[in-house]
Amino acid sequence: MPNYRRLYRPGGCWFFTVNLADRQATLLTDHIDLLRDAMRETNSRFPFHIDAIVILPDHIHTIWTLPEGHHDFSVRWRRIKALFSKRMPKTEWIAPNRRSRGERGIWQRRFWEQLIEDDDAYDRCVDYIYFNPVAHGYVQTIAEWPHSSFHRDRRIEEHELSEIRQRVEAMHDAKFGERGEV
Ligand code: NI
Repeated sequence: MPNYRRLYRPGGCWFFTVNLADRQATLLTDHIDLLRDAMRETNSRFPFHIDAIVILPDHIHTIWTLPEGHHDFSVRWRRIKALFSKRMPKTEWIAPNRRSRGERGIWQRRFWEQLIEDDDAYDRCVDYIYFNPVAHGYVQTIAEWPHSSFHRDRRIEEHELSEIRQRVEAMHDAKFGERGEV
């Protein structure tokens, strides 16, 4: 097993899935620098540590460790979404109820969050994140997807890559906030 878990801090680690409203959209990878800027700017005001992240064209999966006593992840996501949206041209469809409030229609309003309860759950979430571009069919191997913290993760050895696939494929009923999950 890769040694992901030395980063796990009980009560402080969260898994998130954040989707764009339009599942056909590719804004996140098309404008990855703007997304990075939005996260960096948010982080400077409301700190969070990104343990792992993958950016897909229309959604994000990530694990954050939040500072002790500062677990308001909603304020952070709200800010990231707002900063990113502000810099996008207004071409998206906006639902009337959102439009009347001056909101944009780029992101899904809600996001999926899950407190990571133990070391094993932490490992599963990291595996899931790294394997996700393959699971969605964008690439054949984990290393081919550029927008993943996999590339800076020194916890993983080359020979462990096939084990990640096996472990993720064995997570039959696990839910990670993907569209269409029931
Ligand atoms: Ni996904």
